[in-house]
Amino acid sequence: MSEDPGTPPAGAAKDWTIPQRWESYTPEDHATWDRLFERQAQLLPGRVTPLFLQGLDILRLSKPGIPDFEELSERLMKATGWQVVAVPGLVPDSVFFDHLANRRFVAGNFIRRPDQLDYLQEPDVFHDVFGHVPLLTQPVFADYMQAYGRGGQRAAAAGTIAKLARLYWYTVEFGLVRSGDSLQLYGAGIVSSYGESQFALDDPSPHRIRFDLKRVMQTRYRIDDYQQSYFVIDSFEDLLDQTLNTDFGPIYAELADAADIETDAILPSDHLYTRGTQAYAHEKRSA
Ligand code: HBI
Ligand code: FE
Repeated sequence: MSEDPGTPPAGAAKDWTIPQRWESYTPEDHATWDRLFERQAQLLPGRVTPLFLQGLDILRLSKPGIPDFEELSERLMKATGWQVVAVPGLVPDSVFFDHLANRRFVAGNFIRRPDQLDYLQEPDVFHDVFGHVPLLTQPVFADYMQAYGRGGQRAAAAGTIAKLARLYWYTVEFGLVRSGDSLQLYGAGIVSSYGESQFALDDPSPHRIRFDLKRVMQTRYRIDDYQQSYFVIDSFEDLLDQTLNTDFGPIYAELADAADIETDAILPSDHLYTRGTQAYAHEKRSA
């Protein structure tokens, strides 16, 4: 799985970064950002971790229009020493890990078309910036992301990226965090999606399971629809503790021959917050 990073596309630097070219966004592009921002800003208070809302404030993301990465990086640098750099789209794993390990978050510089407000496959500037960057203003989460980048470099060498990628998926992209007796959103794939911001918290369909590192590393995930299971961390401190202070080497060795866990499975060892009905996934399948 450890791969040759390949050649960056024409116009990109060796590390796959490109100029954001903020001045080339059209009024329609900015209007798309504003519509997406307004929808999520209405929906998220009370659902998302307050640390995310704090991040929006620190970064002044409520200012209309697609953010200028230079301005954004200046504020983010002051908060946690991270920067945002533009890339054309998905970059190879090794390139991605190298940026994170150096506290650079890569963001797609393009924005979805107006007819794609609710769904697109490639991460665009709204997903990357609105979804991911606010929590990077929070020191513990900022350190977790850097640790993930460093872990990625080790996993690439060990041929275990697939296991590590599941950790990213079920935390950074689709994670939930416990707050007293209730659950809150923090995963970027959820908070940047109008539909999933509701589904992940309110729908009776998905399982909501207490986060466990090995369990997550064995669990498959869906890239084509809402998740069938979400994993709930106790706190960001706890997540950092379970990852930064853990040597993944022995875990990879232990899991090397373990069977994958299906997206909707429940194990006897799971601590369940919600046992989902899976009605949504079943309806979709028979449709
Ligand atoms: N590239 N631009 C971009 N954004 C990502 O989130 C990303 C990537 N390349 C690889 C990758 N994510 C993941 O597959 C790794 O976490 C394994
Ligand atoms: Fe993402």
